Amino acid sequence: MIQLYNYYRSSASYRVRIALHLKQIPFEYHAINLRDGAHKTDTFKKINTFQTVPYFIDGDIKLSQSLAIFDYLENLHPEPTLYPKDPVLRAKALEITLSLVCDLHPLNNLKVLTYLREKTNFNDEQIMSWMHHWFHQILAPLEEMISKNKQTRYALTNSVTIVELCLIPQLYNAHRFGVDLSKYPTLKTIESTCLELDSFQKALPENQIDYEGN
Ligand SMILES: N[C@@H](CCC(=O)N[C@@H](CS)C(=O)NCC(=O)O)C(=O)O
Repeated sequence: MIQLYNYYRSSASYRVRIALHLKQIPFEYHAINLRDGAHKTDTFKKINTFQTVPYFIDGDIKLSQSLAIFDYLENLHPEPTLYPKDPVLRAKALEITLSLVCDLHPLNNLKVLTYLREKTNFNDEQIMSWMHHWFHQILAPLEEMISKNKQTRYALTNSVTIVELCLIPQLYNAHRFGVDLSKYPTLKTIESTCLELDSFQKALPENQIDYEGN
């Protein structure tokens, strides 16, 4: 069985849980408590040298990046697909996904916030304001881009794609950190539509065995 090292409120872990539930692939949940630094131990370093979650093991294949995990799962279990079939929409899905995964997520990641707290003289309020700034830098253009052409149930099509797998966990972080989402009605509608689905419900932080509150 697939082994997934993850943490209930890690947004990258949350993405992978949604993909697994969507494709109805069973997995064993190994909780790594990031708040307590369980990922920084020698024991975990021996499992994943990057010391991050999610960490995915399926027999001999071991993966430390959520997008690589999606790719692997998609090839082995093509239905339901995580990607639009149309090549233009597929490229758009990747564009949006990469803006969330590469451009936004690193700027609200624990290690970056810890670095700011420990190595700069930013206080908590300044750190929050810094982080909110980066959320808006990405969410505002995404709202504009997606709302412009949206005639579909989800961001690009009538099925969930990698866009929603990455967007909903980033919106979870935005709520957690008190980002004002009132200017993003389209993104919020996509969020509530996704949260009606069983796969998203099963993947929610509060429905994980290691849930300890926000
Ligand atoms: N790009 C990676 C991100 C992995 C990542 O940074 N995970 C975070 C949790 S969401 C982590 O393990 N952080 C540990 C830390 O910040 O010290 C992916 O998409 O899987």
